[in-house]
Amino acid sequence: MTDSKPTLADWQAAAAKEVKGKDLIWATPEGIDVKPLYTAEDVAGIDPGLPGFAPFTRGVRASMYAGRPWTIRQYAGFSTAEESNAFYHRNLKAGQKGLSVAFDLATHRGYDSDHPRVTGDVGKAGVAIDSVEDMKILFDGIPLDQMSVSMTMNGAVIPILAFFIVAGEEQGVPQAQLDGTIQNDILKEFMVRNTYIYPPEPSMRIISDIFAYTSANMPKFNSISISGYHMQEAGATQVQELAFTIADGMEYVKYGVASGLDIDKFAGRLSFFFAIGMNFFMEIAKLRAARVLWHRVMTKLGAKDERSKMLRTHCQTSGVSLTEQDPYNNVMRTTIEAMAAMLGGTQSLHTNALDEAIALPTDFSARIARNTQIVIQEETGMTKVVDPLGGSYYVEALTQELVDRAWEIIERVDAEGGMAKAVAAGWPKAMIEEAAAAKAARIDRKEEIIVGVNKYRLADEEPIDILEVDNHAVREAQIARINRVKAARDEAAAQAALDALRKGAAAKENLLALAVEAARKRATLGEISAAMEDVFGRYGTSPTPVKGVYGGAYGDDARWAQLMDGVAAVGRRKGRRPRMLVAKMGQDGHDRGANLVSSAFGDLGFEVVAGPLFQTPQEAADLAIKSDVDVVGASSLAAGHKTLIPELIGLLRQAGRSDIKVVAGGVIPAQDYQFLRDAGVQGIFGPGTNLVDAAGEVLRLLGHNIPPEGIEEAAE
Ligand code: MLC
Ligand code: 5AD
Repeated sequence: MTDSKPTLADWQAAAAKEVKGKDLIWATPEGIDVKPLYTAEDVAGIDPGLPGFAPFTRGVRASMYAGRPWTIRQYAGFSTAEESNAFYHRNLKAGQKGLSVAFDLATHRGYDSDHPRVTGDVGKAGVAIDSVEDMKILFDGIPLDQMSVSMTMNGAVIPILAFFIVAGEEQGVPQAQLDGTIQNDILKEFMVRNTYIYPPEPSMRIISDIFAYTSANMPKFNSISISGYHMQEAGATQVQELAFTIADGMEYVKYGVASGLDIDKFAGRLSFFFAIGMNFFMEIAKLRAARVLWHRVMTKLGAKDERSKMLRTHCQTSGVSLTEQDPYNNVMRTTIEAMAAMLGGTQSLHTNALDEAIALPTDFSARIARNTQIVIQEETGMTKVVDPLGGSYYVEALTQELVDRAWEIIERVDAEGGMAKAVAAGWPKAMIEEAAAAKAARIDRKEEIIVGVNKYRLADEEPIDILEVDNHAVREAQIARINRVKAARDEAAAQAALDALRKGAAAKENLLALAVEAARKRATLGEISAAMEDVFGRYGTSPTPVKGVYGGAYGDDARWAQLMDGVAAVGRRKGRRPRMLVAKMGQDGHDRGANLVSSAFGDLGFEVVAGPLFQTPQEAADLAIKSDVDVVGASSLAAGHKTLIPELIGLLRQAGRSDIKVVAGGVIPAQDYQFLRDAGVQGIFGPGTNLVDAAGEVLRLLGHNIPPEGIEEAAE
């Protein structure tokens, strides 16, 4: 016997013997076959280079966290500017390093708090900002030349950025010293996030105007945060998230150049934003691949300055990976995701709070989320070595695989004329929705395990303390302030500035410059948005749920067949198929849940009316009656449910159609169930609901009983 080194063939034989021939290849949702072992053979020809040097695979800085750790930047905002400001001060004192503002949905969609369409939305999912006076309160005591501030704003980006600039000015900080980031990424809004206001073409012009303005006047400010985050949240695979985000970035650069800007004058201030989910190594590889791809794309587009080719990014741990059930598991999930973000080399990070699946964070849950990052930074020594996974066979091979797969999609987008065209054609959105339906089916079929949801479920859940915003009180306070601002301003000057903006919108002048002037004159967010809407119009789309993906995953599953029979039986009794309106009310554009319900119920044989986004309760009631539906499923993910759903039920009753049943689904905390039941809601489907079980319950409401299926419980 010789003692020569074992070969790969020897390892294969040994492993096969151990697992008795079981297939060890893991086919991931992105179609990558992950092997159980990676060796030097898998990285032959791959050279990740050195951190701080092109193509930045190993990080954008030479010293990375050894020199300066990433920014702990927690996204937050709720209720009034006063309350959010106080929350920011508490967080900064406790170790947070950068700010990140979450605005409410009324603000996102360009409505003042007194607008009749937003009664359920004011102050709920973020802070309400109506004028520069609110913005000044939001940053009271926070020096805007020292604190970097991210603002997640896309639709109403012009008034919000204008308010920020003027708030700085009135704090004594010239705009050249403002440090921060504006999200300003409209393409992904049309694809997945839905807080657009204007049609695509003027929306793209707004972005070029912001590039032009900030590159001339605000050299420290990141003019965009090109976001894949929401794509993953909507169900995209990591390859899709990567490819469409880089392709979006390419499109913005092309628009900037086409509007006359020199690429190296603005590209250095483009930034990115990715989600970090539970596939640990895939996420690490994704961030490394993103940097390689951006370097490649920017070189192709003619950038000369290395800073223009350097992908700097913020990351947020994944909201959808967290559960309402057994919520303390979310602390572990978020820790794992935070580690992936840092090992991937992020510049800035938000870690989600444990109550994420049902509410905005409390001081308690925010503390744990923040401390997750502080513990990694200050107790573990993980920041001392740059890109510690560099050279890992698996990570390097996976990085290369992601680069190659994303590049294929990027080339398809490019060949079809760029991302704006692709978004208009709708195929990226359809691709993401198909991936979402496939994922939902995997989870509902227990092929993908979610601890505490489809396995090890607790028999009894203890409710946790959650934050509740009294939306009526916030709305009253905001309306009072709007009235004070309007009463105190020089009305003629405000109207003149709004007129100039309206004319400038038609005449292609810089919209941000004109809005800054209007903000100084105390024009409100709603007025500034409306002035542009007069010229551009307001945009709307109708959902087109995917067909056959969810149902297809069930094949000839017995329970699925039982439900289809049930739907058919109800149909025979009624003389037509059971009909359901999936309603989205208020300014909540989170449509993943609604689309999944439409797809799954449609595949089961229901006739689904997929209602448009942003309906008022009156519009939803009218549509339900006109379509003569049997049931309305109201999907709410932005906390408007206690206002909007009871209003809908009242309107159906008034119209003499109390026979139409109303069920509610989405982000609805258990604390609100009784309130909704008292209001007449007949079924409630919170986060983690199995869609097949939900369909069974709706059938029961329609008079057809199918017993629910059990879930394996955790041993006590
Ligand atoms: C960094 N610096 C270093 C260094 N590391 N200098 C020397 N040695 C090192 N090792 C320098 C940088 O060059 C920079 O200066 C400065 O320090 C700050 O570092 P940074 O790395 O740029 O960090 P930061 O300021 O935090 O900026 C990160 C960013 C930015 C570029 C990604 O765009 C950002 O903060 N984005 C956050 C986006 C966000 O929070 N979004 C929330 C979305 S929530 P200089 O001079 O080079 O700049 C959402 C949810 C929803 O969307 O849907 O509602
Ligand atoms: N405060 C804190 N986090 C928020 N998120 C959304 N709104 C807020 C807010 N006001 C987070 C959640 C969600 C993601 C889009 O952003 O994690 O999943």
